[in-house]
Amino acid sequence: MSRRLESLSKFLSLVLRHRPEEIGLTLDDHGWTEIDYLVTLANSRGTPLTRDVVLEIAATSDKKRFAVSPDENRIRANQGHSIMVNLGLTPQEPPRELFHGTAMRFAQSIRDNGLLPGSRQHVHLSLNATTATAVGARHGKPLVLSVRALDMHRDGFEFLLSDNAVWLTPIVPPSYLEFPGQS
Ligand code: HQG
Repeated sequence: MSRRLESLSKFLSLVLRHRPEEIGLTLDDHGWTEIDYLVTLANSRGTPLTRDVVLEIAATSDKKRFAVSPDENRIRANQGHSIMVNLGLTPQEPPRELFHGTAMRFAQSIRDNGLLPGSRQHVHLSLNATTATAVGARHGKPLVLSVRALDMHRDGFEFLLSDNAVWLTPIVPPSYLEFPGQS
């Protein structure tokens, strides 16, 4: 993806996950908005965007961050929201183990408090350690934690699987976490 598209993709993440009001946009309860409406508002606030560019970003996003409706009229972010949206995902049984990528500097706080969603709606978990390493590296020296997801699920914690294969859960208490080097 070109630099220009990457920067516009970040803009889409901002308005579809965190701050739609920045351009006067509204999302429905499930996080969807009309592409033409988004394009008009973005242009009126100084971000040059076209319908074709929006569709191109959605189609080529490395993490499939955005979903487009079958009629190509609407778009939403697949996960990562800080604003309250109901993604309408059905709770699912997770695999035995999932991974969370974080930074070394958060280790002690996570040992003490578990994984908390912070400003987002969910804690984000990856299917494999490689993806988790990349997620953690966004914050500093990466640290990959293993999460006993199936045990959590058996103990009543809800797991959702986003349309772009990110596992979402409200919190992870410290007792379900394994740090590297821990047997
Ligand atoms: C950390 C990206 C201290 C947590 C990724 C993380 C993901 C704690 C940071 C998605 C903590 C929050 C989400 C505690 C958690 N004490 N730190 N008790 N509990 N943390 O960005 O998971 O590229 O909100 O470990 O791929 O890094 O944007 O969450 O380091 O799927 O599409 O607090 O964003 O996707 O950071 O990333 P974030 P995340 P996109």
